[in-house]
Order: sequence, then C-alpha cells, then structure tokens
Amino acid sequence: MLEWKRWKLCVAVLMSLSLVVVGCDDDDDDDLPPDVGTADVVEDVVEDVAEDAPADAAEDVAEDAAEDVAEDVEEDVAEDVEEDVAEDVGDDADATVSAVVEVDCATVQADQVVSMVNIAYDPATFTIAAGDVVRWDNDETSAIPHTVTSGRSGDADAGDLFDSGNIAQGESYCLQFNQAGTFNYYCTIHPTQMNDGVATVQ
Ligand SMILES: [Cu+2]
Repeated sequence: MLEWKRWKLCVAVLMSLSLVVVGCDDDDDDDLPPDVGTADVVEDVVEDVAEDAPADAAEDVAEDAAEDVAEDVEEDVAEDVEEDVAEDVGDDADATVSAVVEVDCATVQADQVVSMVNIAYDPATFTIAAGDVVRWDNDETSAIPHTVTSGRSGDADAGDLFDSGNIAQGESYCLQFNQAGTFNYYCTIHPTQMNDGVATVQ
C-alpha cells in the first residue's frame, strides 16, 4: 500500500507540474503578438508600399517632365535669341545696303528730276528728303550717253554705292535715297565736264 500511495503522490506532483507548465505556456502565448495582428501589420506595410509606389512614380514623372520642360524652354529661348540676333544683324546689313537703291522709273513717282543735257547735270546739286526718288533723264539732242556714278572721278571707291552704267539718249535712271547724308555723283564718260553732282539728303 505504501508503494501505491507514493505512486499516486508522484502522479499528483507531475500533474500539478504539468499544469504549471501549461499555465506558463498560456502566459507566454498571451505575451506574444497574436498571429492575426502580425498578418495585419504585414498587410498594412504592403498597402503602404503599394500606395507610396504610384505616388513616388508620379512624383518622379512630374520631376522628369519639369526638368525636360525647363531644358526645352532654355534651348528654345537660346535658339530664339540666336535667330533674333541673326535677323537684327541681317536687317542692319540690309539697311546699310539700302541707303541708296535703284528703283524702276516706270513704277515710281520722282521727287526730283535732273536733266542731262549739253554734257551737264541740270540741276547738278539738289536737296531732298530721306526716302525721295531722283530721276535722271538723258535729254541730249544727239546720241550722247551719260552715267550717274557715286563719288568723284578718280575716287578709289567711285561707283561702289551706285552706278547706272550708260544711260542712252531718251532713257532715264532712278535712285531712292533712304538715309540722310551727302552723296556725290559724276559721269564716267565725261569725268571733266560732269564731275559736280551732289545729292543732299536731309
Ligand atoms: Cu556724261
């Protein structure tokens, strides 16, 4: 009987020990975060990442687009400035060239007429306004040609600004003076008699 009692006592002790162990396990389980909670956290993180990803991508695209636009604008502005400068330079060059321009006597009204007769300009000297047109008529009674040539006989740059070439009897030559200044002219065929032309443009 003594052996039986001891055995029962042993069982009772073991059972109570196992209860303590089970109790400890329960306590440990309560302390650990529940599995469901962990899943929720993972889900939230995944959601956040998913939500942030499109936003980040959109931000990147917006940044890239802004950079591209800024670069394009810079390039366009630089190109426009270059074009404008080129145009202005071209305009200035044209303006210099167009200080005096040949025009068709048939299509313009002359503001000043100079007769070339008896191997002389009449009048040789005159004053006009900028933009005025001058017409030289060869009114010789015989076949004597004349020219209207810029400068004076012997000038190194004679004829550089304008040169009519031969104007035959009965023909005319027209020039438009677009800039103020004093413009000498002479006849290359009669450099002694006709070396006194002066067009003063105010
Ligand atoms: Cu002449």
